Amino acid sequence: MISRIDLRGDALPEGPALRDLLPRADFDVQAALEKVRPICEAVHHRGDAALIDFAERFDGVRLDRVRVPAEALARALEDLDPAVRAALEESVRRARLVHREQRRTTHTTQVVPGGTVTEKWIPVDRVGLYAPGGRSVYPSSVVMNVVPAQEAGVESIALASPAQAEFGGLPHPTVLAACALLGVDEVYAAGGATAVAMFAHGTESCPPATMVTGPGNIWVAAAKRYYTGKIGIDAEAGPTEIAILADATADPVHVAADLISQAEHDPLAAAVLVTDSAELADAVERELQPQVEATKHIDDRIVPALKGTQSAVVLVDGVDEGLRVVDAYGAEHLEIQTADAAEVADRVRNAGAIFVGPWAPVSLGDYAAGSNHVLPTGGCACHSSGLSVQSFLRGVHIVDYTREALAEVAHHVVTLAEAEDLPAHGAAIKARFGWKVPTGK
Ligand code: HSO
Ligand code: ZN
Repeated sequence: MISRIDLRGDALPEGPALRDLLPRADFDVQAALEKVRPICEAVHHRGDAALIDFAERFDGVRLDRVRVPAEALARALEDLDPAVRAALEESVRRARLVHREQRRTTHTTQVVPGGTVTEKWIPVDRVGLYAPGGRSVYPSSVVMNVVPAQEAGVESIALASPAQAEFGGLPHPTVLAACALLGVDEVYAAGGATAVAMFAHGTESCPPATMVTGPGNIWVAAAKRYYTGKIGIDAEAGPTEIAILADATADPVHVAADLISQAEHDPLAAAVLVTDSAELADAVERELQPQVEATKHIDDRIVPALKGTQSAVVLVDGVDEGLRVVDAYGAEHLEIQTADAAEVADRVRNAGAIFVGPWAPVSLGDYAAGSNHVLPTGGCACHSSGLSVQSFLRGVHIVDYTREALAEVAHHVVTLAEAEDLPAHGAAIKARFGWKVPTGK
């Protein structure tokens, strides 16, 4: 069901060489880029008409409009199963608790008397959020995108999710209900690259956005790459990943369940167990079969994900070596199921989110821990963070100096300008002091 990589015995290689030994999904965004280019161009030139044609081609339904009418949003919320509503409300409440504390406050540094630099955090004006709706529908991703954008103070928030043929071309009703619950009334039936293109260019019914965030498939990632520079993006999300660092104290039933939980997303999803216990590895492998058989998305997703080259059980000599392996891997989600899990977790450097001990499975974080589930994949956790309030803010420096404060540093500025052979930079200082640079104190 899952392959083994035995790294015991020899010393582990360093850095990239270690990373090369570890499995990773083949997710070639560059190749997809060529395929999304004509889609993006069509949306650019033909606007809503192109979105309607693409929905027919990719989602199998002819839309009469791309924007979801207000009544459909209200109806979706009215019809929502009360248990799902309660769960979504709790998910929102917890996410707000965490994300509210991420807000940045304006800070002024007095550099010298009369010379200050203030860092002010300004939200982007308008964001387009994406909630996937292909293999699964993700109302939880509506929560994870909307809450940080709202807490950042973004004024204009629009959301797109694919048209569903069985719901008359509207996005999935639970996605619509989640939008209504969060007070997002601008929702579009658009999927994949077409949604990103709609937000990037704007169409007759959708004003352009400054930024697009949210998870998605390879077409969403490719479209984000296509527009990088034109609009802001969060990250090019790839297939989901779970890595578990476990020792002999871990419960194999939990470990197997958690590996399967993320394999459930996608045949390219990665499930990686790193352990120093061969007994645990054997027990987890024995557990996988019956647990997989007892669940739902077996042949289309879970089995190919676990059997795929992106998933493995990695055997190491001790938890310290295990830490080196998980750091080299930089998983989107990392569970620590060892003795003293909090201490081990504290030593991790590279992971999108870390789940500590037996009672913090990734599924909790997917829905209701309060943490965000839009996280860096494909090793990007080595340099990037997950979605947060910060993702929607720009820190702007406001420089305010008096005549005296400028005079004090003028000679240094002129000296550096001359050292860079940029005399006009120096002249901009000199002009203010009758062309005679104050010599400083
Ligand atoms: N594990 C996914 C998020 C998700 N899971 C949504 C269930 N629904 C990527 O972090
Ligand atoms: Zn998940």
